[in-house]
Amino acid sequence: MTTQDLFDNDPLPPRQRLGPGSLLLRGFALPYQTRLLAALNAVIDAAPFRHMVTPGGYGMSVAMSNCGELGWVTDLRGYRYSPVNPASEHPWPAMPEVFFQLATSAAAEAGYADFMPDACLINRYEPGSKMGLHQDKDELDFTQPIVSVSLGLPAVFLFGGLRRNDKTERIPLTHGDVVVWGGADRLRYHGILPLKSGRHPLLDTARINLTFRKAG
Ligand code: MD3
Ligand code: FE
Repeated sequence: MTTQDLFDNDPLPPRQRLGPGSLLLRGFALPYQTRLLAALNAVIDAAPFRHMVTPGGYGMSVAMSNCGELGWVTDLRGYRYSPVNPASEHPWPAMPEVFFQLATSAAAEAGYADFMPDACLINRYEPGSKMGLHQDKDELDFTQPIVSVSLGLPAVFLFGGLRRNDKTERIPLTHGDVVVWGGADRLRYHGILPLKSGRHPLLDTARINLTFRKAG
């Protein structure tokens, strides 16, 4: 019996390479969850979730908010980062310390020691909510990674290639999972399959995903 055998038999390996620049850290957010959810509630009180409209005129099934210097927004004019919440015309709530600590320590685990996120997009999925295949291209510097944190109900993540029609891999993401996406994977197409209904002890009928970005 070697140490490697023990890892090989682990049903949910704590770290898994998803691509040359991407690392899945299973349960990495769990030690932060109490402080994370308290801070999340304060952010959402200040900047409530909203179903934004795409440039094509469709309401998104995912409800969104943001915190940090910049927030990702969409409306009939297009997608962009904005320092103000269009719903209130106020700046987005500051990024809570615990959000920043979680994102930067995960990025450091994956080799991005100088990651300084200035934006956190907060996505809320309810049963049936989905996110079609897309690339994240609204940030200025694609050498910077994106860190994602999954909370609440589980979801199936679709990980494609650099072209929309490349074949996709399905990756289950559950409460507490953190993924660092960077390097050659930064511009890969990705999405989320329609959320299945369920009940989570902390987030009830929802999945919440935080994505930390260096947008500006
Ligand atoms: C891979 N969110 O907000 S997070 C998004 O679960 C978004 O809410 C999904 O895609 C969600 O843009 C997926 C995982 C993720 C985020 C950004 C990526 C994977 C990525 C950027 C490049 C490659
Ligand atoms: Fe994305």
